Amino acid sequence: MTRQIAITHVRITPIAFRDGPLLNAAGIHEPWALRAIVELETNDGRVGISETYGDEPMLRVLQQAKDLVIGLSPFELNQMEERVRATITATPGAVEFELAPGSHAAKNAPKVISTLEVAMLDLQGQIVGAPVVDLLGGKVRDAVPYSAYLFFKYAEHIGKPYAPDAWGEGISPEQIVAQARRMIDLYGFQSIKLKGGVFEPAHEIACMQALAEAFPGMPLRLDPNANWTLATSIKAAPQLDEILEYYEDPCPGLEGMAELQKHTKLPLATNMVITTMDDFRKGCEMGSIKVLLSDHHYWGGLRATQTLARMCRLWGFGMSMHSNSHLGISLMAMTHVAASVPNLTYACDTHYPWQEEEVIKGGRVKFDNGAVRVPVTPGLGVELDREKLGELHEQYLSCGVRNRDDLSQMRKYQPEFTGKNPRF
Ligand code: GKR
Ligand code: MG
Repeated sequence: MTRQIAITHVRITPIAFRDGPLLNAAGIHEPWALRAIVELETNDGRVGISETYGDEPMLRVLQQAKDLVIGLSPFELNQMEERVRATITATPGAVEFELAPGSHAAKNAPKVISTLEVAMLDLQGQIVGAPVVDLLGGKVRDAVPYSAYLFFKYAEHIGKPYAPDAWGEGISPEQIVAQARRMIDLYGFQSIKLKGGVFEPAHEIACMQALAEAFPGMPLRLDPNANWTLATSIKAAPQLDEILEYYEDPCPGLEGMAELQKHTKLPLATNMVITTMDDFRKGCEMGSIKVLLSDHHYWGGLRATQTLARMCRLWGFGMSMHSNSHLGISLMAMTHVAASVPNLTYACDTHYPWQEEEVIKGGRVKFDNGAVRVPVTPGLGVELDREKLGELHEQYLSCGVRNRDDLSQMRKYQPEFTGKNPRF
């Protein structure tokens, strides 16, 4: 019976939503973050949904891949994957921005596979009446913990494109502690991550120390996005030893991380030096990391993330999850897969608290004690709000942003900003 159900239409809708003036190693977030919403429609009138990157290179490969699933049953995931691998290749000469996996042309195939897989699993769940997590072997936890993801930030965007957000400025240790307090009051998070690589390391370490004092016993992480040299990272380690649960991507490269790991008892974590299977093999051989941040959007989907989790278990690595600016469809996909992974040893990252807008029915996803409950309803457990989709697509058409570019945005504030990496 399920073989007679076939995918007949694919819709790709780019959207833009408001995003805060969040600082990072590369510069600053633009006022609009981009995503693409993908819908797969079947001959029996069902619609499976998925959310992914919305940068132009990604939209182009999605367009290229569109016809590959027409006629397939939503259960033919392996066929879909074969077809995508045969057709979608890396884009030579593409401009890549390291902090935005949406622009990583080398990962074109896994990114497309992931997008289609999530929507196909959503359809499968609707057809058999089971949540996606059950199609992944069932849940090992009822709710998935996320961490409070703090950013250094300005109070508002240059040029004031819209009213400022409610978070205010986040630069000083006191402001960072206040940001954490607000985020924890609103969402109940039980661990904290600070996006670093923005200011002098001494300032960022002072912020971590202030967080440790304000939230005794709370697991903390710092992520300078490889903007510290190896020497700086080694020097900073003893000051962070007692307060961090892991030290995320302080310095660049597998070699740098492997050398740093010899100088610190802190577990090193990454979403930068290991993003492919080839990196994984090298990272194991070199001893570069102890914790891997997975991300189904570029690792090839939810099932690929489960494989990655098994490999992490084999190598004794801890697991957490990476995030970029995203909405509720991605959050639910992350929640289903994270609920199915026994060795999720750390709370997942999410940018979700920084987003005010939504594209799903019922509005924003709720957090309870910092965790998202795993849906028990069929499929992903969330549906598209068509009116909101239309509004966010209109914003995409009018906002003018087509590729994430934190460097050029930063130059509007500081024309001399180089974006040199590592900078400290
Ligand atoms: O949103 O500015 C940001 C982050 O820096 C993001 O681009 C990173 O990919 O969150 C990410 C990370 O953990 O490296
Ligand atoms: Mg990171």
